[in-house]
Amino acid sequence: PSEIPWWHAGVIYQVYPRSFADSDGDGIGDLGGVIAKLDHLERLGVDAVWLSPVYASPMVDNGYDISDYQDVAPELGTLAQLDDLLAQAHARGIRIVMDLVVNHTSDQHPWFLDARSSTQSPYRDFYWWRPPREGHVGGEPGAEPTNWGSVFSGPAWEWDEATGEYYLHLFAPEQPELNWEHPPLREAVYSMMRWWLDRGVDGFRMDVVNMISKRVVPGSPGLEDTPLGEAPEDTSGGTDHTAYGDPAPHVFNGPRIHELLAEMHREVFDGRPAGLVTVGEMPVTTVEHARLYTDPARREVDMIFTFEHVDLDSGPGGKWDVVPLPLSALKRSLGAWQTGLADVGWNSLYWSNHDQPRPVSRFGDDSPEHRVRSATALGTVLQLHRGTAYVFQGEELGMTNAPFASIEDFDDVESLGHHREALARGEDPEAVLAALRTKSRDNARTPVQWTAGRHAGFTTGEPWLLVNPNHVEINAESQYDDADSVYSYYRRLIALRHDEPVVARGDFTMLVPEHEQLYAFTREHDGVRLTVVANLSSDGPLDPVAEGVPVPDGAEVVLTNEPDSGASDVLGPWGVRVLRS
Ligand code: TEU
Repeated sequence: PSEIPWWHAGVIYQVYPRSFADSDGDGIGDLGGVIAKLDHLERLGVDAVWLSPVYASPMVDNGYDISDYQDVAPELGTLAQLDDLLAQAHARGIRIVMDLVVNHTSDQHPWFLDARSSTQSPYRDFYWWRPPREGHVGGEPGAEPTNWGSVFSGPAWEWDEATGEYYLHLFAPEQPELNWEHPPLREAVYSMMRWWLDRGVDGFRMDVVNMISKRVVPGSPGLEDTPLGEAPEDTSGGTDHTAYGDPAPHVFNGPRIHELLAEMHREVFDGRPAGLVTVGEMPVTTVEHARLYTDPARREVDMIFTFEHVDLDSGPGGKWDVVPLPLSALKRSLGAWQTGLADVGWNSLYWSNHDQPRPVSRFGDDSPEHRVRSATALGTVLQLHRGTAYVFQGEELGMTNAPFASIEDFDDVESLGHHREALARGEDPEAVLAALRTKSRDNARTPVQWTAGRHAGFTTGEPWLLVNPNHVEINAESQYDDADSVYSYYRRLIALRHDEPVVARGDFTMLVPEHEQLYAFTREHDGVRLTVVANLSSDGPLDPVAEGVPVPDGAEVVLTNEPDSGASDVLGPWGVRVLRS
């Protein structure tokens, strides 16, 4: 029925354009490269592309620091090319969802350049400015207005000598935080969003949008310290919770967040055609918050990205404090979100994006023996949960983390910031490098591997970031005509999502929740049951029935990565089977 939104059974493919495909030989991926690869996306069967930022930017955070929301960065292409991409994607039935980064701008945005020119600037209140802490001299350590740490290490306040105040940045100093308490700022953002919808984009992925409402308290400076050493709510970022206060309680899911999201929805989407989609990226968010954010009756956002399951292998010291991840913990988290949003709201389903390491290396087994099957098993388990499925570029190829030899191989401002701060704290350089190799965002940003040839066919120039040497074995060209490749399997998996209503509609029930090797669940709707069972381990074959997974009589195998597999056969390492009954 028409009232079921396309994104219920849909699959959204994330393109990080800088690393996707380079069409002009400058070593940087661009819009021309995206247009050139639309066949790859159409054959895969995806419904939409989430395009990471292509706006004008000094590229301190690879485009998440925007200096002009209504122009394209020259190294990524032109507005005309973006219009061409929209037209060509739409002609193929593929929607384009833009990345909206309005929690902060670049420090080179005209708003900020004007704001920092004078305390009397009409743009001053577009940002957060505060005098030095009482009794302190500006620019001296400890004079910051609050003790908050930045997600990218260091303090969250930058001293501006010229106007004698600090400005707030929860990410890099080049990413000043926007002040959403200020109505003219909100109007400017809504006007820009309407401009993009008028241009034909199909929605927005909203960068850290649950940070836009800060917890402001009466009195000066209106923003409060966090007691040092408090257990961090959000371990996804690099904030060092010993030297600085965790900003999470003051900046995530703040007091006006629902009011602001509802206002944005009203001002931007009311009266627009159906089919537009909004997904809020929301670190530090619970299921309870998500039920409010995604309840269609509240008209805030359609779905959110939670960080809960991608924080499970972060210890008390944050993401760089890598800890083991038992399968039961992963199932508990994903299962809780299925249960929590079963009666209201909607889930986003993802293993990876441009901020997370490659899933086959993180949750699977990227050894030559197990890589392909662990990639297809993980994809199946994820995409047959209830929610919109996301595929990050290269996931459909089974791409892996990359072998970064030294700190010189890394590019990411978050990783370099952590390396600098950790070594300044006297941490062991090799241990820091080991954590970077495991969790650095650069793992996801190595160029997509199109061929076994020079630079994996990504560029005819010199690539901006190292190309994984394993592109010789792992590349799109070698997978297109191989029925057993990850790409060919993902095509079947996405087709199943589209063709089997129970995937979008069915009730979810976790099976054998405490089992540390099997991930098994059912989906039921209208008398149809899918049973998904995967052996997510390298330890050897398992007999699901013997392990307590009920296999319905007469069940039909509708998808599997096991050769000639019967419904109740054992599952080899990383074997997965989907039964219909
Ligand atoms: O990321 C939000 C965010 O908090 C991430 O930085 C995450 O905590 C961390 O990367 C996990 O290691 C969004 C964008 O996806 C990210 O690329 C940007 O760097 C960040 O916001 C600032 O715009």
